[in-house]
Amino acid sequence: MSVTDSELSILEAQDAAVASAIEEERRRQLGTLEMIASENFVSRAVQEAAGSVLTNKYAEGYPGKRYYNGCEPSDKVENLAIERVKQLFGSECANVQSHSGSTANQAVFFAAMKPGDTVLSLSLANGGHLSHGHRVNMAGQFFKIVNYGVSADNEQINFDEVASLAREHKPRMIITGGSAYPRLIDFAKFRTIADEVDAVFLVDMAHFAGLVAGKAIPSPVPHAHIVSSTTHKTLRGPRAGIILSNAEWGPKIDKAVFPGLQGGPLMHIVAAKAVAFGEALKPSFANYAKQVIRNAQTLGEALVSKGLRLVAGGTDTHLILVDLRNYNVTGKDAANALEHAGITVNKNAIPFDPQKEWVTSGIRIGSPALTSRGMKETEMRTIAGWIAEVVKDPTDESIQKRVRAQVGELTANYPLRADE
Ligand code: DSN
Repeated sequence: MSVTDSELSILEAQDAAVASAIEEERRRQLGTLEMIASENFVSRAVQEAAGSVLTNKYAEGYPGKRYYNGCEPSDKVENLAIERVKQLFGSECANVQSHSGSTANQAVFFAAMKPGDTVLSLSLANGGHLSHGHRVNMAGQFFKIVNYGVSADNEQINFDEVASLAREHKPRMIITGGSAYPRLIDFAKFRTIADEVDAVFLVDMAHFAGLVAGKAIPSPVPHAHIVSSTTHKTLRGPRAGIILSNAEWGPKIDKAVFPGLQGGPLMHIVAAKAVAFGEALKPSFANYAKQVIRNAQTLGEALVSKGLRLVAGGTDTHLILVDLRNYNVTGKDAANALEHAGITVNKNAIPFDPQKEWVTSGIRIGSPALTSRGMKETEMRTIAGWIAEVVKDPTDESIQKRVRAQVGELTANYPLRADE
C-alpha cells in the first residue's frame, strides 16, 4: 500500500475529522523511523481482528462460564488465545483478558497481596515501571514499595542490594522487569532470593516478551510464580495485556482480573491476541526476534563509534539507553530534534540522572518496529549516523531538515506491516 492510499473509505465519508487524524497518523508511521522501544507494527491480520465485529459483544466471565448469552464464538476465540499463548511460553495457565500491562499488574497485586503489603521492585529511575509501585501510581499508594536499583559501576541490577532489602523488608512480592533495562535479567537468582524470604516472584516481561517467544533470550516462565506482559511491544500483537502463571496461581489470577478488576473483556482485542500468538508460534517469528536484537546491538555499536555512551555498556535485547552527557545535550532536546528529523524516540532517565524526569540525560531507542518493516544491520548503521549528527547539535535545524529528507527516502522502500 502506498502512502497515498487511505484505508478508511467509509469513515472518511462519514466523519472526515476523525478519518483525517487517523490518516495523518498512518502517514506519520509510514514516513518516519519509529524507534520508540515499546512500539511495533501489527500485521494486517491482527489489525483486522482488532477492528472486527467482536467489539460488539459482552462476554463477562470465562469460556464455558459467561454471564451473558450468545458467547459461543467468543469462547472459541478466547480458548484459541489461551491455548496458543500457553504453547508459546510453556505456561500452565494463562489469562488473556487484561486490557493493558498496567491492569495486568494490578490484577496480580490484588491476587497476591492485601493493601499495605510490601513490594520490592526496580525503581523507575533505574529502568523499572510506573505500575511496579511509583509513588504517583495506584500501586505506590495502596502498597508499601521498596525499590532496588542498579550498581553504579556496571549499571546492572545490584543483586546484593536486592538480597539485603528482601531480608530487611520481607516483601510479599518481588518484581523484576521494566521499561528501560537493556540487559538480560538473571531470573534464577531472583527466585532464590524470593524463596528465601517466602515472597511471590513476578516477572513483568512486557518489553521483551517477543524475544522470549522467539527464543532469542531466556524465558522467565520456569522461574517466576507469575509472569505479566503487554502484547503490543516486541510481541507485536494488539495493545493489551496477559498474565501467565502456574496451576496454583491461575484460578486466583482469573478471579482478580474478572470480577476483581475488570468487567467485560475486549473480545476484539482477545481475538487479535489469538492471531498475534499464532504468528509468534511460526518459525519466522524466531528469525524476527533474533534480528531485533542484532539490529539493536548494531545500532548501539555504531552510536558508540560516534562517541556516545550506552548505559550498561550495550544491550542484550531490543533497546539501548543512550547517555547524552558526552555531547552535553539533554534527552528532551535530543528527542525533540530527532522528531523534527523524522526519527521518533523518547527522552529517558539514565541511572543516577542529574536532570529532572521531564528533561533527562538520555534517550531510549528500540529496534522492534523497524525490524518489522524489514530493516537490517545496514540500515541501522545509516540511522545511527543520522541520530549522532542530529543530537550533536539539537539547535541546528539544517541538519534536521536534511536528515528528514533522507529518512523519507529510506522509509519509502519499506512497507509498514510484515504481511504486506
Ligand atoms: N510506556 C511503556 C514504555 O514505553 O515502555 C511502558 O508502559
